[in-house]
Amino acid sequence: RDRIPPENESKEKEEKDWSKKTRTEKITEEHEPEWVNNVEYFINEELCVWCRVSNGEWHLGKIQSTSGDAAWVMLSTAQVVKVSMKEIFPANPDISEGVEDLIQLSYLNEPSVLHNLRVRYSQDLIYSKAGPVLIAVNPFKKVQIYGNNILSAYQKKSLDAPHVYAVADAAYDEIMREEKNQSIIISGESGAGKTETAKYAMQYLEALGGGSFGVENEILKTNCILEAFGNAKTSRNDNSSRFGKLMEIHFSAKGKICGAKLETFSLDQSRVVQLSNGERSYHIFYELCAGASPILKEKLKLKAASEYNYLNQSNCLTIDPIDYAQKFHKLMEAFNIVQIPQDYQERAFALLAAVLWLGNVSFEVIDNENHVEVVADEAVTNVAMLMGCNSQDLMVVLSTCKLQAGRDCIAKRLTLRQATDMRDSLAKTIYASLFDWLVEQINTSLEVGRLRTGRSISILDIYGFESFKTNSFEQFCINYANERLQQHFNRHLFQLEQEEYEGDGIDWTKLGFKDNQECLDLIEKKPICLVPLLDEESNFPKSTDTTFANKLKQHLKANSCFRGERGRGFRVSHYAGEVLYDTNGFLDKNRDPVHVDLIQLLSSCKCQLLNLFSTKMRHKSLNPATFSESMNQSVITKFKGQLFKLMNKLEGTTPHFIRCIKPNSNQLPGIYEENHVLQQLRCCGVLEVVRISKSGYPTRLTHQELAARYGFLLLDTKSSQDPLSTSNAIMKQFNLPPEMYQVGYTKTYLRTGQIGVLEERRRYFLRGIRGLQKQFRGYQT
Ligand code: AD9
Ligand code: MG
Repeated sequence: RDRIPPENESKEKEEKDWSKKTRTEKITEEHEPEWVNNVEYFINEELCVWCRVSNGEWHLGKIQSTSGDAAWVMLSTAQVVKVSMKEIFPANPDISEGVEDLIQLSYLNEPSVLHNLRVRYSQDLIYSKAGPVLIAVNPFKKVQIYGNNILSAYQKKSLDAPHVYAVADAAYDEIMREEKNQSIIISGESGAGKTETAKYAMQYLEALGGGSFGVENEILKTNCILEAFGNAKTSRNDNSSRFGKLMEIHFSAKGKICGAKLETFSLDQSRVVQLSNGERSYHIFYELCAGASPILKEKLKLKAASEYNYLNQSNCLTIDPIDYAQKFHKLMEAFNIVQIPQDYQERAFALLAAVLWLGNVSFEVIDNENHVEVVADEAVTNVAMLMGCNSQDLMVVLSTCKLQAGRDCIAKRLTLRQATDMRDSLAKTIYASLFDWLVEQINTSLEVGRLRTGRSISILDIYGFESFKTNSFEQFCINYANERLQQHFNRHLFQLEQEEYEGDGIDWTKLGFKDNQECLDLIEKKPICLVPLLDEESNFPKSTDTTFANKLKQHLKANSCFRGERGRGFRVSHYAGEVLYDTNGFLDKNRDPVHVDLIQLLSSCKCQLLNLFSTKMRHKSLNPATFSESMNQSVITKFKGQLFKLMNKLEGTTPHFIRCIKPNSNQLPGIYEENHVLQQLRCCGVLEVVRISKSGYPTRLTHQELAARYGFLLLDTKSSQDPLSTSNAIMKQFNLPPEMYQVGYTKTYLRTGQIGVLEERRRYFLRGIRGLQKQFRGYQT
């Protein structure tokens, strides 16, 4: 009779029992227990609740009566609405309105968190804490919370309100105290404010660590170059970073900046040649066209931006109210600061002009098989002049390809599509190589002192999660990177924290959190997962986007994060939501070969930069012996390798997380769209973090640390034979309530605010001792 029911039997029983549960029991499963037991109290005391009305919005109201699972709530407009109890949550008392740290909220439900952030946002308090995480809500306007005065207030610790300065300050303090590398990991969707936040963090560190090596002034200036060449207007952000960036700032033993290192990730190259309507190419093109001096314009044969096909295809040439000519002059200043010689600056501008003119190169179909010839017009002449090559050679490379037939090499004419691809590939290659070269120049200039580990702060600003109507290979890479970063976040804030509690033997009930391992397995867990399947199909000559989609459906259907769609589509359930990908172009973009003929052309050019690029390309992707593409790594494999390296680096640091939130999708100040914000809070696990921090022990001290600070005040020295009992004795003598701390094998864990109580009591005991000492001295004299 006492047998244990099999698992499915007990599940069935559980489901049946659900109907028998009391209302309170049912609500407990959806709500925080302290509220469920308080419903009657809320009614009697006429306390406020949040209820979701029919249009999905949250309103404040007071429960009038309940019946079964429903309640009648009077809203502030005096209207009474019937709402399911599941849609009702307790509101926090007025005293907690707009608290700095969400941990301070008595009720931690979604409407309360949303409300708290909104109250703060409406007062321009854009920063809040969620336990250890900083939340930054983009103000989309200038707010008076930056600059020297505020900065020095944080430096002197006379201000401690949540701020990106406070995060940078904490990271700096830790490297100086513990000599452990730190990282500031900034995430959030496109336009949420990551890049701006990163700049403020750099500004703070520059101010703190300036003064010795001179390099500190350069770090912020590099942003000007990077944004000109790596940022563009997209539908979501007028200044969207189309690359990821890690800036590693190194400090000397005295806390002065002694150098920095910049690493960038996967610049979106396709933007150079192809734009969606209303979006733009990289800012630098428009800045160059608007800001170049008449002499430079003449040298580069430059015209207005509207004359270039690569720029005018999207009907969007300007962004108000930005003065791009002025930006161009700032850029030249920045070039000088990072010591790019004048002649190389001009070479770089010439290559930009070459890219623009390449977009104007056109083809003429010469037979009924769609084969083409290059039209010999000013576009092709200008490209050849700017690249420093023979225009005939250029025309041959753009319209033919060499084929090996036995010992002979024959030229085959390209079709219109192939020739256009070749032209675009040349433009993308030149631009991407130029970007990489600039990063190298910046690094040479920033590496002043010897960069040592142990005292660095890395600031990561990487593209946020993306989900559009149609999502392609680029979105896949971006979302894959975000998936990895989310795991890093989870590991640090949930897993490692809870593992530490368990490992140290303290009494702790494990809390669940949204793990994203299954999605990562889908993408990268060998042998059968997305990345190798993509590579396999990319290597297969007869494959198409449809055969690739079918292959995914065939092999991945067992993973719950994958869903095949009809045709070429597939869906992935990312931690931040489900994304529908279209495999169209996946294989080509993954192969992305730079044609051997193009590399040869670059090496034959008079331009030294192009020679340099071609040498690099040969070293990087080609087997020099055979000149074949056999050693060419696919784009996704390279990306994965970079991502692993990044994660490895981050694992060796103490992370500080900043979650940027975009309050509305129109980039407007003062508008706080609840659902948009909620979606982002849910995605990045902010609510779970608060829950854990609230029920956990944010402060921890080793027994040795605790003894060093408080042990000498122990009255009963017998009880302090070993470190653990010393800690117990301290807690007892300092009279901390047992629910406010736990003593583990190696550390003592304190709840929020308890370290302050300990410090206060320490002062009290010290005052007592000093008083006694005075009396004693009095006796002696
Ligand atoms: V993307 O993933 O690169 O597309 P980000 O980097 O998250 O994106 P960005 O920092 O570029 O967003 O911010 C977008 C815009 O919001 C900026 O151009 C500013 O106009 C605005 N912004 C962001 N943060 C602040 C701020 N702290 N103060 C004022 C801000 N404006
Ligand atoms: Mg950005």
